[in-house]
Amino acid sequence: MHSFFSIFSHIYRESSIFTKIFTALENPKKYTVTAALPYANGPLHLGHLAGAYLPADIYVRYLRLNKREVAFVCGSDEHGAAITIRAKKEGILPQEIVDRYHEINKKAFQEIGIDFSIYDRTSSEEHHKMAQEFFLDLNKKGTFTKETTEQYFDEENNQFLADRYITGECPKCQNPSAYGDQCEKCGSDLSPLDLINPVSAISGNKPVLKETSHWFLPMERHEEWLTSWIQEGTIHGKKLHHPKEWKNQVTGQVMSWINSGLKPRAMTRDLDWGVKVPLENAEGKVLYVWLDAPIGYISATKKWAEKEGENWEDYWKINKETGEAETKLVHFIGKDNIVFHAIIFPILLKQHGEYVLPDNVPANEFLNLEGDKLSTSRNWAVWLHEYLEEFPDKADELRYVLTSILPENKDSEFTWKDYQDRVNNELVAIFGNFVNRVVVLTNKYYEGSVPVAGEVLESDKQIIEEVKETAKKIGESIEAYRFREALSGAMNIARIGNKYLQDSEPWKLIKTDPERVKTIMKIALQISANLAIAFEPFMPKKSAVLKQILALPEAITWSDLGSFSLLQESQTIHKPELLFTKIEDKMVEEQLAKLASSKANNIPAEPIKEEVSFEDFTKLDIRIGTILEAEKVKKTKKLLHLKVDIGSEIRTIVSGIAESYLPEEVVGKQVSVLVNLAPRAIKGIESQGMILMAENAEGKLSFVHPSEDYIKSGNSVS
Ligand code: B3M
Ligand code: ZN
Repeated sequence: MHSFFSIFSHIYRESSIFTKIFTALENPKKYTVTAALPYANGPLHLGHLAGAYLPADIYVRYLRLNKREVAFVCGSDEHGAAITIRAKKEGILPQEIVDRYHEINKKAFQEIGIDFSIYDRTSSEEHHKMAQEFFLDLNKKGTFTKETTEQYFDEENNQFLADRYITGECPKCQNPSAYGDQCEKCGSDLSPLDLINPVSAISGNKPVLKETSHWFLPMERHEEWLTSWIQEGTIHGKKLHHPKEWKNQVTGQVMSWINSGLKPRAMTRDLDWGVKVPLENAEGKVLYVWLDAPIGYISATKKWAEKEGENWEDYWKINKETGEAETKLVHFIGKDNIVFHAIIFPILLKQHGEYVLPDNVPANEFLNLEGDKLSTSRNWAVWLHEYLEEFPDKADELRYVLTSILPENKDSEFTWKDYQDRVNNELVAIFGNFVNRVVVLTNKYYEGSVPVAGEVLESDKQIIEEVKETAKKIGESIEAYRFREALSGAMNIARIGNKYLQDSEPWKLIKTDPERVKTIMKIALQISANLAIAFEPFMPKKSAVLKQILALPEAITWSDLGSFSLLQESQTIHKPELLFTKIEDKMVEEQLAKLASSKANNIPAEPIKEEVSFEDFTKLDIRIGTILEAEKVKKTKKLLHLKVDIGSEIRTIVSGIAESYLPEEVVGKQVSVLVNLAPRAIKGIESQGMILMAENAEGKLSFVHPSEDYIKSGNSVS
């Protein structure tokens, strides 16, 4: 029986369909879905996939299954300092770097099944042209101010240093290797002038300050409308989106920026790699990468539309006659890109005047790997192209596991053990097992022909109802950007099916009541067909295999989900084929070993310290000593109290090596000692020198020994 409330909400929903005004807000004609353009300076890893591309692809596949018109655009971000710095390091041209990674990443996206309408690139001529036109248009409208400021300059390389070209100590968290635009440790947004002890990332030199002029975006002028747009979803009273549909962390981050006061931000840079500033007296200046990259979404759409015979403006611009947005613009990104997509790009779009604003920016948090932050520089990652090379037939397994753990509202973690558990206990044991039983039994009992059902019992009806209810919610979850919830709904259909077979045991009943078995098998077949639809956005390849096994028509769509007449009586299905295979312990062990070796080989690249003169260096008196006695300093973890023979005398030294060496291990060892360091009291003991140590990535220490035994205590090191 229906409760009063459910009847009421049913009527309410039905009638609201008729009272709706057809604006993009409720019923868009088109969808423009973007996924952050990855920098073409390195390969993609699982963090990228879980941050933006996988959720975007699931959303788009769902829309396409619903026959909606979608432009799903992405491409390589080929400008910015990360690329030129990498090129300089490898001694090749930036173009060679972007050519290499554009191809690697494009291929990896294809193989993992991210089905972009177009995967473009920002080094293309068309993109440069569109970005320049956009800039000129805004400049004409007075969007920018031109200002002369002092910026760091590398005299050796004759180059200004912005953003990533400069490193130094973060003033907020003291991270010694913060960048000129951001500290990756504490997440603070920085400007180069904030850094303590700035160093040029190109030469390692201390930079000097020099005057230069740039075009700035005075973001503070836009605080008022941004606030109402973010908080109410309205601009000048016009409703543009439902702020409740936005994730709290996105709205929260944007509001915290606005509340701490927006500031002017330079939109151009002194560089020779990027989109040239198309104005006079702008020699050697390019557009800021964060101005040109989002315009890449538009130039990619244009290129795609021209090929498809569509009008790109339908996917970006407000309808001139009605003044309404007819497309729903959604930006899928990781949380480090929120300000660019929810503040800066919307300012630019609104200033232009003809463009729609994003309906949503469903940013994800970060994915961690085996207890540590993913990091390209430390090689702490599972690289997508490597995974696909090693496991070419396991793309969908990875999609499944990552979707189950998407960092939708908080950071989450990928581990190989969890990957194995989810594949074995869910895909193999539930989904695969259910489908396989259904197909095997249908072939065995009926030679693959869908049986004619007899009486449908109350218990069958309940199962059918459960599947229908579960199926309905999957789409609702996807539209609300809750992909984990949607996936678990799809898996629940498999669970319902599995339990149905488990409870009704057709393999036993076949001897006593073959007519009843026909009904059970027919229902189980329909559930299998539903699984092929429900899993299509998440595991497109597996879904295609299942459709093929069940001989389902190609034309099947999302609106067929929940139907129990997907397979017709007497139609035949094909022979069984295993959808999933078990992940063996060996695979997990090998992957963990691979990660362990990358950890051991990768010492975080510490910036090189400030240059010293030879005279300064010779002030250090370093000599070989031999440790004579050692004991732990009481009530400390790290300290050993040592007596060291330095040839001319015996010194007392307190050394922080107790976590790497036991006292008895060090006696008799030759070590390098800085003997003219001013004495210092440590835990009440006067330490008269310092033992030099090497340190690995995990903080484990090692003595620095002479390698030949003719070196004796007191010999000097220089
Ligand atoms: N390439 C930043 C990133 O990969 C940048 C995104 C551009 S989206 C327009 O994190
Ligand atoms: Zn910091």
